[in-house]
Amino acid sequence: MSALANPSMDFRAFVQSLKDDGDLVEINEECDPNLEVGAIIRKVVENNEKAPLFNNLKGQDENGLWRILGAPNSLRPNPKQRYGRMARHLGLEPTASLKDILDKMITAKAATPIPPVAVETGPCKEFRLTKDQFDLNKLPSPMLHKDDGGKYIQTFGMHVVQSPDGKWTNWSIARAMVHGKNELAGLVIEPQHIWQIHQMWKKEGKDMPWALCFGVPPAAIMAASMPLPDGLSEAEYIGSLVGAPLEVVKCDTNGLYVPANAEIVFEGTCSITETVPEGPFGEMHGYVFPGDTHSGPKYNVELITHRKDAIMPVSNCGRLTDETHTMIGPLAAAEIGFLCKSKGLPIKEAFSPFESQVTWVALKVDTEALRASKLSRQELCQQVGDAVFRHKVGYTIHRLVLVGEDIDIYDFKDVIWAFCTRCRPGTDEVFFEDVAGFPLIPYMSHGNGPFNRGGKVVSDALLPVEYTTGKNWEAADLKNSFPAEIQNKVLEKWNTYGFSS
Ligand SMILES: Cc1cc2nc3c(=O)[nH]c(=O)nc-3n(C[C@H](O)[C@H](O)[C@H](O)COP(=O)(O)O)c2cc1C
Ligand SMILES: [Mn+2]
Repeated sequence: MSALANPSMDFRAFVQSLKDDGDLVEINEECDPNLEVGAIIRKVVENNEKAPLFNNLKGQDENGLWRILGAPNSLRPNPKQRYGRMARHLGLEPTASLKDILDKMITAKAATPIPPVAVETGPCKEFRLTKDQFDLNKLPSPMLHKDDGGKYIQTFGMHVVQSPDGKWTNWSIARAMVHGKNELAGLVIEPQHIWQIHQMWKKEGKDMPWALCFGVPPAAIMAASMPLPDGLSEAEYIGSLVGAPLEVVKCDTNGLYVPANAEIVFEGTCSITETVPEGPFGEMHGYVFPGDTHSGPKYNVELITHRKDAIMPVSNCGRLTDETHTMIGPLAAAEIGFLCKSKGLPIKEAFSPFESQVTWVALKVDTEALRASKLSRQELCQQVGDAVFRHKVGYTIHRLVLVGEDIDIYDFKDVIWAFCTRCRPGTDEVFFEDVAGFPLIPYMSHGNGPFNRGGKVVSDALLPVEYTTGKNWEAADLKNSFPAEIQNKVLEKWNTYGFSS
């Protein structure tokens, strides 16, 4: 690794940056990928502990295939650097706020796309294992939760697939478990781009050429988790995100290109005819339903190439706070905010509160623009809901909460305060039953209604005066209900009064 390697463009440099930041625990004693690793990662993410790097796993081969980095994009213990791991993904300072991080993702959308450059070879080609030389059941594929339907080897890798006409190369995360020695079972669901491209190959009547890359440039995994537009190749967006082209190398067995410095690359195909059992899995909403297996397409792994002592990133999702929360919700929210603005709706900012298990997005309304627009409550809710819920960017989100200027949408205490006190249940909500629903949410797949339609709502937490003359209240809190001189006096004398905080 070059001393100049940039953590946002090189996973190995990213791991080093965590170490330099004091945000890594290297575990050198042997750990068992069968549940022990999963339990450690779970304890880490449930308590915002340092990221664990498992250097010594039962089942590792003689070239170090593979080590595991757990909790690669979860939260840090130090509140001043809470989002430091996310910041390091994008080359930002570890004190960056969530707003800084999402602003960076959005700004790149307007920048000129920078396509990747193909290089002859790269670190990912250091070792090469043909089909008869590996067994995914013998390698340290982790069993993450006891009731999972299999070993979820793919939780934080990036699938590379291309439309049959070669014009669109999509990079995205979607889970997959070990099915056999050289096979995976995957979750490929509508409307995801991997599903869309899989449908195109079905029409062609050919299995889909596929690569799955682990330990990719951190900026790439952020882009792979964001619902960027149909037809857009994430690799070009990543170029504009970091301001430099990403280096890619050609696969040995198909025409796809993968990040040259990836830790591990699986090459092969995704079947268009064969399906195999997939799931259940301890999922992003914090549940596993034992025995709830469905079928998913079969991936055939023809070849593995990898670096020496390769590191596989693993997200052990479930209850707060892991990568499915820090990435899926906020990155969808960023696109939702962008979509609303591009439609001329009076929306300033969007964020998905973790505490909603990333099923909500709070939208901060530009109330001055709202008043100028003369939109009614019904019209605003309908237009926002139509824009978001009828678009792929709103797929995972079931409640949009409209809030006013005094609410910090990144602070759940603010959002829930507005929702609970300004949105009258029923009258201030517009429901959407004829839109695509997100089946992973328990009230959808294990609830009372259609599992994949409706169940969505826009909740208006603006008071009527915000539509007409503007806010007519003061918050009954220290900051807003006392003159500045009293506040200052109290703060200055705080310790003299006898308080120690
Ligand atoms: C840790 C993690 C796990 C994810 N797992 C899945 C998954 O199993 N299936 C899925 O469809 N999306 C999953 N996602 C969300 C997608 O990556 C996200 O919706 C992305 O926008 C999909 O890419 P696309 O827009 O190119 O289709 C996951 C995201 C993260 C961060
Ligand atoms: Mn995409």
